[in-house]
Amino acid sequence: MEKGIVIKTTGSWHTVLADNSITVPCKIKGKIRTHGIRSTNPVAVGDRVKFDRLENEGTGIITEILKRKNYIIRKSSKLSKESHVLAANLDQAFIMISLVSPRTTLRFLDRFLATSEAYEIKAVIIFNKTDLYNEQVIDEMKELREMYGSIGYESIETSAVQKKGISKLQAMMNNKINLIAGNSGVGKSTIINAMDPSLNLKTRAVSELHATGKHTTTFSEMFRLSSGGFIIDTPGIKGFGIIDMDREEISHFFPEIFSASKNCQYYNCLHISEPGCAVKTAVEENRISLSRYESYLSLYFEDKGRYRNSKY
Ligand SMILES: Nc1nc2c(ncn2[C@@H]2O[C@H](COP(=O)(O)OP(=O)(O)O)[C@@H](O)[C@H]2O)c(=O)[nH]1
Ligand SMILES: [Mg+2]
Ligand SMILES: [Zn+2]
Repeated sequence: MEKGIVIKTTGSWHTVLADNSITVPCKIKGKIRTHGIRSTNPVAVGDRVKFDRLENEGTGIITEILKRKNYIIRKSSKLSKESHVLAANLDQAFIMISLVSPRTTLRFLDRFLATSEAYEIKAVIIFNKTDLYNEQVIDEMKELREMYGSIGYESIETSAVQKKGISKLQAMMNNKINLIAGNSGVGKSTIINAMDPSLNLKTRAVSELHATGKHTTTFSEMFRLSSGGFIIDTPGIKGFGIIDMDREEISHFFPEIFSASKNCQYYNCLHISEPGCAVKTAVEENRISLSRYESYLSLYFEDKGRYRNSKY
């Protein structure tokens, strides 16, 4: 028996990086403990597993999946109860955004941050393509970094083109399993290549994105960085952008809103139009950013339409 970590899954084959640093293609033993999770895939990247090696074939059989620290899922379909586990045992999640070409909306960023909160995974914001920012955009970035910093979110500035922030990012990712997410074209693959050129990931010009159709990857893959640590480049934000939250619960995933809500008049205040709402007061007094509050509202009202329509 050996131990290892799953770094790639494609159908019934799973690539396991053994503790002795050798990769072994493995299949799964018929019956395996999945710790009660109903998912279409029993094994995901990031899973720590026990496996037996089949000496003659250079392959192996996974016999056990060790208990997961956490995992992120995507519902297989809207109605289905089954989910697809995208990745397991994440230490932190990086959301890469850019303020230009293409500009990431704050709604998108906040949705990701709220999802990280729901999963209880530490989130870090990467401002990429800073080489393209003019003075005005740089000022905006500073304000955003300050605002998100005051909520508790760490952020970092990078430019894959100027190789800015690369060593800092490497240091942050060292010894950890890191997820990187963000809109297509924001520069995820380019920055991974900058951190470790031997990975040689495919990158695409922003202008090509529409022509070629968005995501070709359906399986998550995890890469080992030569500087240390692992990185999972997710196919778009799908799966990390949406989690099944109860609408009453959404405000819990906006830390500053949650914290202000303790002073709302009603314990079950939803911060929409209730009297004595401390959150709305904080927004009016600029102690909570209007943009964050609007992101909260947008998730709240979207949720109303998307889930549990029968109730409302
Ligand atoms: N100017 C500039 N362009 C970048 C930077 N990072 C990536 N790009 C470009 O943005 C495009 C999309 O990059 P890619 O890594 O494929 O984005 P992904 O879809 O997030 O993986 C490519 O044309 C890259 O050359 C950067 O820091 N500055
Ligand atoms: Mg990419
Ligand atoms: Zn309130």
